[in-house]
Amino acid sequence: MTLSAVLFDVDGTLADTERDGHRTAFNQAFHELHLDWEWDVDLYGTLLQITGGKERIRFYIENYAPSFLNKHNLDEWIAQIHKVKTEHFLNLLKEGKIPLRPGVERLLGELRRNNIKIAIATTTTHENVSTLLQCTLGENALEWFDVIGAGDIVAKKKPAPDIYQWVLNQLKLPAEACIAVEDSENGLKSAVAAGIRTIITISEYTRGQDFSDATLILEDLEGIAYVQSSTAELSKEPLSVQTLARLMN
Ligand code: XBP
Ligand code: MG
Repeated sequence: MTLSAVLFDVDGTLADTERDGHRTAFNQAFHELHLDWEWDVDLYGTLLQITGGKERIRFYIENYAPSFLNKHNLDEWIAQIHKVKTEHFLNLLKEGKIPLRPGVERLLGELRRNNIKIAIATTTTHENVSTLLQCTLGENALEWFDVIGAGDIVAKKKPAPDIYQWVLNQLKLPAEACIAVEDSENGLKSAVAAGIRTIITISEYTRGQDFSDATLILEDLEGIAYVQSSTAELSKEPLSVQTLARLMN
């Protein structure tokens, strides 16, 4: 089948957003709200098993700060903390602190020139995605994307397949006509459960995770070091539209 669309994850895939982005913003929010919580780099790695910021805060309370479980209107309070966190994250993006990963802009350009649709399937909030894209690719960047599936638009976040299924529905494409690009085991599970072939670009926090269901594993989109491929003989150059087409066979 010919390749009709590439579906990109955002956090860890388009940009290294976690350690010095989301984590920093969570800590800034805790500080602003006078909570003595501090998510250090190691603890954040553990918390990343829970996708979604609000879900991650709840998991933290349940496991590390259970006295807050008695808080009145806990869900609303968590949503409030998350709102403050999002403001801090958006500021980091606007300050230019979070660049795209190597090869992302090049591949997006190639896909556009070859009339292959581009979509986003992410756990993070829509505002975070649109601001990241506009701050890194320019004011009109949202026009490059046919569908943006983000955040609470589906009930169950990754590793559930819901967000990928939602994006496929919007694109009106079968899973077999698409490729997903992800960086994490949770993301891979989500895309594969939706029936989509998936390329992994490993990120700092996801190195060592189980990527055995991936079609291709790369260090990043610019690197030629194919760590693993289920299809033989790939070209020894950065991931191109031609290589993507070969993965469809
Ligand atoms: C990304 C996430 C996100 C971010 C925080 O997972 O888990 O929750 O860490 O974003 P994936 P929000 O890359 O698999 O989509 O705080 O906006 O939820
Ligand atoms: Mg990710």
